[in-house]
Amino acid sequence: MAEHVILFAGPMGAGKTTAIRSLSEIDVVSTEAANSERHVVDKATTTVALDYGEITLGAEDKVRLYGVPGQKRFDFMWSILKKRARGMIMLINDDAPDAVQTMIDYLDDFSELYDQGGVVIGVSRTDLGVGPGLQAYTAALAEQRPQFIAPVFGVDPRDENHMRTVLMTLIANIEMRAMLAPAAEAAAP
Ligand SMILES: Nc1nc2c(ncn2[C@@H]2O[C@H](COP(=O)(O)OP(=O)(O)OP(=O)(O)O)[C@@H](O)[C@H]2O)c(=O)[nH]1
Ligand SMILES: [Mg+2]
Repeated sequence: MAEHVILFAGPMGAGKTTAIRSLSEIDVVSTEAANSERHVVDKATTTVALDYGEITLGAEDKVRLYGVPGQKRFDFMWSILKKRARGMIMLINDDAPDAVQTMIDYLDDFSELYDQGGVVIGVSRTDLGVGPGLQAYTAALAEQRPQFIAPVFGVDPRDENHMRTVLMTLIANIEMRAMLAPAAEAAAP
C-alpha cells in the first residue's frame, strides 16, 4: 500500500479546513479558534495549528491530509508540516484582495513542496464573481514563476468530487515524477 502525505496551504479563508473536511473518511482533527481578524476574512473561526484527515484512494493509496493555518503569525506550523509532506494543494480565494500576488507569495513560502513532490493550485470562491478569474493565475505563474509547472483548477472546497479530482491529479503527478527521477539521474552526465 502506498502512503502519501499531502499539505493544504494558502491564505486565510481559502478553504483548506473545508477541503479536508470534504475529503476525509475519518473525523477531522481541527484546531479552530475564534477569528480575531474578521476585518480580513469574515468567518467565525480560523486554524491555529493544523487540520488532519485521511482518505484511501482505490484499494492502494492511503493519503494523509494536513492543513496549515493561513495566517503567517502561526507559521511555526508551516515549517514542521512542510518537512513531512510530499505534495501540496495550494488553495487561493479568488475574492481576496490582490489574490494573484498572494498566490505567488505563498508559492515562494512553500517552494520546497514543489521540489519534494509536486504542487496543484486550486482557486476557490470563484462563484462569488468578484476576483480576477483563472486565466489571471495561469498567466502570472507563467510570467513570474516559469519554473513552477503546476496545474491551476477552479475548485469548490465544499465539493468532495472537486477535491478528489484535484487530489488525484496531484498524486498522479507525484507518482510520475518519482518514476521519472531515477531515469533522469541515470541519464545525467
Ligand atoms: N461561496 C463559496 N464559499 C466557499 C468556497 N470555498 C470555501 N468556501 C467557504 O469559505 C470559508 C473557508 O473557510 P475555511 O475552510 O475555514 O478556510 P481556511 O483556508 O481553512 O482558513 P484558515 O484556517 O483561517 O487559514 C468557509 O466558510 C467555506 O464554506 C467556494 O468555492 N465558494
Ligand atoms: Mg483552516
